[in-house]
Amino acid sequence: MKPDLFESPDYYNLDDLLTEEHKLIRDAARAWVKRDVSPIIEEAAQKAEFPKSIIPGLAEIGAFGPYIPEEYGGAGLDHISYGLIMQEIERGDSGVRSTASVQSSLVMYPIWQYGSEEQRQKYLPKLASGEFMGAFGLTEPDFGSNPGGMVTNYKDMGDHYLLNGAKLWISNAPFCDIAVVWAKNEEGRIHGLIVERGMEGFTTPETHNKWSLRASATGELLFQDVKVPKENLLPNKSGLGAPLGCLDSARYGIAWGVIGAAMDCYDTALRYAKERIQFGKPIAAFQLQQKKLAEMITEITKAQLLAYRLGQLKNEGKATTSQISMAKRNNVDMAINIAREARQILGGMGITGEYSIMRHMMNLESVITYEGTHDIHLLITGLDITGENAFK
Ligand code: TGC
Ligand code: FAD
Repeated sequence: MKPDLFESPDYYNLDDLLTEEHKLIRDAARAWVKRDVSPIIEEAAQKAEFPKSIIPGLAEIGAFGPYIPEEYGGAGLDHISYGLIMQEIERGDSGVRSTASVQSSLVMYPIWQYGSEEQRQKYLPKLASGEFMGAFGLTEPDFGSNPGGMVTNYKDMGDHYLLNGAKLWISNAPFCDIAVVWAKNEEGRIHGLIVERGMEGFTTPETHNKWSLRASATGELLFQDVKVPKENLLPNKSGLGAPLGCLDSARYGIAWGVIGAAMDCYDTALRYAKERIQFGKPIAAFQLQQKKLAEMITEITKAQLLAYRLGQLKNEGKATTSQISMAKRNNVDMAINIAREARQILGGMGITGEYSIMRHMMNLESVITYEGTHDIHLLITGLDITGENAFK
């Protein structure tokens, strides 16, 4: 792969809106990605391996629980810092950002928000340091967009719960130490349970042959009469709203993260267009290529503004689920379109692993599907503005 020459576009001087702390955090994450992710990520993706060697680095830049309070090992940062960290990581690779999103928003967040004090003390510091890696089990083979229909269930056996069922498409599953698993009790009410590797009847087979997110490990969570200690139930929230609350946080991170992937594609295409000579001049001099590049920077700038404003709302505790859906949907769509256009600017070189664009493009096919598909987020906005529920 070519050396990482990334220069971040900032067409509307958005840096002026950031605090010194934001910039320090962002720059540290950017430097780490250049040093420790860019040199290895293409090979990891080609081999379809999650590069476990980067886990300590992710912890060091604060990517595991950026907004979790310091007393639990988190970085105690605001939501704009969280977004900036996700942006920089996804600039490197969406699969690496996935690992951080799951750990922070889908494992640490529910333990912090819905867990007991004992659970917080037991798990959060180890998750923040990367000593423990987590997975989040919501999706099932027959229930993806409609998680409320899940059939994974547990029974109260007096001194423990007995868990049965299967979760599919689970990021980090093959190597996770713990999983936050959503299952129905005998009354059909959804609760979260912390399942630990080593519990009898709990297995995590890997899903192979993915053409997308190849540097992220995806798998199943299978439960066959797993005895889960009663103290592993998350006591403070139940119902579908509990996992959906975690998704709000992860979708917010994605709205920022994909800006990173888009910036990397734009920056690569711009540099290539200035250097590549055809018909005696740089292809950047042709109007058709300028149109592509000008539209890219326009869309990136709009997405940056959307994410920044959403970050302000999140910091004030005012961001709604539908505002988050709009940003996730818009920004992923923006990034995938930029990846496709940028790849064309590189001509044949665009399909090789010499450049990051094709990898970003394939990764974004997962990002536009997970955490709520493009269609589902449109229907969330539709419901919000019309009051009519298209899901029922
Ligand atoms: P609905 O009847 O609308 O809601 C059920 C209950 O939940 C409440 N609620 C929320 N609460 C908190 N936060 C939210 N965002 C909430 N949205 C809804 C709601 O008020 C209600 O509460 P109550 O008290 O009345 O019961 O539910 P529905 O069954 O109609 O479904 C709505 C729908 C389709 C929007 C929802 O299920 C959905 O978002 N589906 C998409 C599924 C999804 O996003 N799955 C993601 C799996 S995890 C993943 O992909 C990780 S990838 C990570 C990575 O690698 O980066
Ligand atoms: P379906 O729900 O079967 O959807 C198929 C198509 O139907 C989609 O186009 C969808 O938009 C459309 N559709 C569905 N319902 C409607 C409707 N009401 N109206 C209009 N169109 C509709 N899940 C986890 O729990 N944890 C994870 O860590 C995790 N990681 C993932 C990692 C990867 C790489 C991938 C690909 C997925 C991951 N997922 C995870 C699962 C992901 O959240 C689901 O794939 C996603 O929610 C969609 O579910 P589905 O694949 O079953 O598609």
